[in-house]
Amino acid sequence: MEHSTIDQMVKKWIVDAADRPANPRIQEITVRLVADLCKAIEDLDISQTEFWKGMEFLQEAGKRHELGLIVPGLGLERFLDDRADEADAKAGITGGTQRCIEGPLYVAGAPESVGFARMDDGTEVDKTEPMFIQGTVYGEDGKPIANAKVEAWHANTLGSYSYFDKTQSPFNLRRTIFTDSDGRFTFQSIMPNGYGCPPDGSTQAWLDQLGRHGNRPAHVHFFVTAPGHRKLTTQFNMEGDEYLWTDFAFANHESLVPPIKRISDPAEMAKRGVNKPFALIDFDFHVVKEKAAAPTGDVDRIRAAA
Ligand code: MBD
Ligand code: FE
Repeated sequence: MEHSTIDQMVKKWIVDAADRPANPRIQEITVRLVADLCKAIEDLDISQTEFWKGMEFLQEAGKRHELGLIVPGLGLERFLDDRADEADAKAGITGGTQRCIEGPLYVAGAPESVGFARMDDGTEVDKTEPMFIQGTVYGEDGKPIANAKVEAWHANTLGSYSYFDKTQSPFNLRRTIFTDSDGRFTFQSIMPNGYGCPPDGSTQAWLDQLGRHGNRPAHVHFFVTAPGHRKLTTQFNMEGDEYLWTDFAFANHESLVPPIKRISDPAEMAKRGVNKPFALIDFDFHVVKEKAAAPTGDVDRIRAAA
């Protein structure tokens, strides 16, 4: 079938069939997506069996709550970021910390504190090294921002996230710090391991068909919110991780791989209250003002809350 015939048919089904006011934006997007799907079926000669297997796959993936995993796995979440970066460049926005995908594993409601927070519940201190993440939140004028909200979340030594992994204590490895009067924050935690897609899940099944692994490098996620500024969603990856540049979620950027210092000076260990060598990561955030010409940092999507 000709593409022009498909376009005529889809217009008939979606637009001409409306017998009451439609939401024009939803209508426009639906026309485009249905027509593009029909064209793919035509051009690739997708069989009826292949079509229904695809529908059944998506149905099952939804039941397993894995659509939020498939989206980054196919590069779509990275694509949304790259478009936002492009819009920022066009609007002349420079100097902010590189944005990076949120992923599907944030949980609202983590414990809050000022200046310092310990993120881990102490159950894995023997399995990995202590980790400190410290830095300053800066505004566009280069000045530190006091009382900025820095939310952090990361996986445990098995690459699992509390709340989704019910064996972990509530809000383990999830904390919110409000920066002190100097704009500073310090998270004490444990070095995480990388995440891997559930091996028996929908996402990994799809990745298997694509000849791909479903692993992420070890990483830490952040939301940074400051009054009058655009919310920053970002994360950094751990240097040296075997998956650093082959992240299945494509959440890697040169500027988001901070150096990790290994500190074994007993005096420094004592000062930090730890009894073994620790990892120290200095990472500052630079937030920019909200601008009408640039995409907002406030992305509305369903998030877990506990
Ligand atoms: C993660 O931990 C993550 O950050 C993303 C983007 C996808 C799956 C698991
Ligand atoms: Fe993650």
